[in-house]
Amino acid sequence: MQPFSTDPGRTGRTPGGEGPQAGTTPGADGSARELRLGGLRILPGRIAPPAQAALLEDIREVVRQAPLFTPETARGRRMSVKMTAAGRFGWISDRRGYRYEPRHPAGTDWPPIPLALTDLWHAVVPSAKDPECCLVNFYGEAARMGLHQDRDEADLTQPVLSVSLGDAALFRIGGAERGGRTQSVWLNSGDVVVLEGDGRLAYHGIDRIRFGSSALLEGGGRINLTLRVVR
Ligand code: MD3
Ligand code: FE
Repeated sequence: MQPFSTDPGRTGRTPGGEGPQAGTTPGADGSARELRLGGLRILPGRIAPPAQAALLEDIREVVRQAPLFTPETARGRRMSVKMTAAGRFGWISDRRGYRYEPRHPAGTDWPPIPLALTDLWHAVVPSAKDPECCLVNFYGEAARMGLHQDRDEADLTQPVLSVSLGDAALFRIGGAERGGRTQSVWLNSGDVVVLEGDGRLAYHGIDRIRFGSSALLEGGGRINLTLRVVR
């Protein structure tokens, strides 16, 4: 079966027309299996369409047990992304600030991380500790995520692994300092991003969603899953 996003016209260039992405690693058959963007590894189409559909069902079960909620910043602004989580810890933001918590805001335990995701983790980052959180971000048509660093985890030598499902998203990544040069890439359904080493402290965000670009989610939207070691 033809995997998603091996077409370099879709993932292989920046929207600014700056030309092909540096560091494209062709596979044995000449297709792009791995893109390097600064300290990031992008594995385009790492999850084939049937496995994406199965994973979506797993996430629906997570959401049944731990409903999506709209995080609020400490200043009382609602985030445009809806969230939930699976695993021992979930990430919460409310008027008291942001942190990892062992329970959903409703007071229940987070459901277990789906097996397909822990399997993926062990296949892609075999030397890492076991993941303790699978953060689920849901993006509707107008949702975005501003540039930020992920540094609430205790051990920043552990990788983060991201899985994109549904509509394409314009992902932006810079360096470890705010205000530096950034690069952008479209993330498509089935793409996996590995954040490790230098990339782990990079500023990053989602500028916009190409709403309705994927048929995976009926009604459109995008789900991003991030697997993390928290403690
Ligand atoms: C780079 N999520 O949940 S995933 C987040 O698509 C987050 O929902 C975005 O940023 C999303 O924190 C981007 C790619 C990603 C995830 C974690 C990172 C990039 C990262 C951690 C460090 C550096
Ligand atoms: Fe992040």
